[in-house]
Amino acid sequence: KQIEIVKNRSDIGAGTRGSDLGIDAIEIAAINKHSYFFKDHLSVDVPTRNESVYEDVDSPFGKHIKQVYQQCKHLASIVEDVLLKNNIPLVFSGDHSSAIGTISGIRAAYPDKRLGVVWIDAHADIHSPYTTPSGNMHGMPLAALMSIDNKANAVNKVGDETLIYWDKLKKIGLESVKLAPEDLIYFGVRDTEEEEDALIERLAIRNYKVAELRANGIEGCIQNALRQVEECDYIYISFDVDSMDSERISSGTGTPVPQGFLPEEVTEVLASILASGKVVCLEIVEVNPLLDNRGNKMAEVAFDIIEKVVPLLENRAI
Ligand code: DIR
Ligand code: MN
Ligand code: MN
Ligand code: MN
Repeated sequence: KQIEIVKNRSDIGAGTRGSDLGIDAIEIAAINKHSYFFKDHLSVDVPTRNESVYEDVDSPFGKHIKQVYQQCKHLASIVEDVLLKNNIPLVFSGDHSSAIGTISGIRAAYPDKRLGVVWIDAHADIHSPYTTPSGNMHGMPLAALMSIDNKANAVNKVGDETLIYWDKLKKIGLESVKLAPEDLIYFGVRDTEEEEDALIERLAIRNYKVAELRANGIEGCIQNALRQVEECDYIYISFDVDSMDSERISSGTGTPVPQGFLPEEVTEVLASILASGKVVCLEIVEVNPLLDNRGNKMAEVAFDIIEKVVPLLENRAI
């Protein structure tokens, strides 16, 4: 099995443009460190047509939903191909709406397997068009994947065209639901809306908070987390860099949040989960160099983490 880098340069799911540039910012960080990381691995680009945002559907509660759908469909088929070649996708994406594509691609490659998802993020990303406060699609991937609309807490009057594409998003790769709430684990979620909190409580989704990790130790938390997904055949990890502390690390991300993880903590979380041998795909998202107050810091930190943990991704045992 070989690592195959998937570059998915799309930023239209975030409120501020520029996360598509994050992928190249990470590569620049690597080159500046004299690392051959990007040169030494197989690599594939997901075709992007960001100019199509000029011919958008009118969708205030799912901005650019048609383009996000098209992008995720492309990404899903590429991730599926990489897995069916028996390679390991290391996905670099722009905004986090991408995870709809990545997870759909994994599920399409292994339709009969059960997938656990580790979501490292300041945000819960579990809104639907019915509850989104911003209309930004990067706040919605988990609801699409679990096919949860939270209509009971609806605050938005959603248009028909939005719902057509919302339904298409849920069905990329496989018609069926992609993920069960009990197979999802959050790390570092600390910036949510009320409607999300209600959903997380109702579905009993586990969130390992920054303070809990520090109080109880990373090792114990990861042991518990791995026990939760014991019945899952495979694990996918989504690493949103805004899970890290925006004040102590960098503001170079679309929706920075203070009081998050330190890079060493994220590295340890990733390394311990990867050590399970069950991880089939790792994705890193939301580096936005246009918003960085410290040069290219967020990309540099992201690359340092990736460089440390990727050798463990190569250990995929199953
Ligand atoms: C907020 C922010 N919950 C929203 N979400 C972000 O607009 O949906 N997700 N930034 O990554
Ligand atoms: Mn996110
Ligand atoms: Mn986030
Ligand atoms: Mn975000």
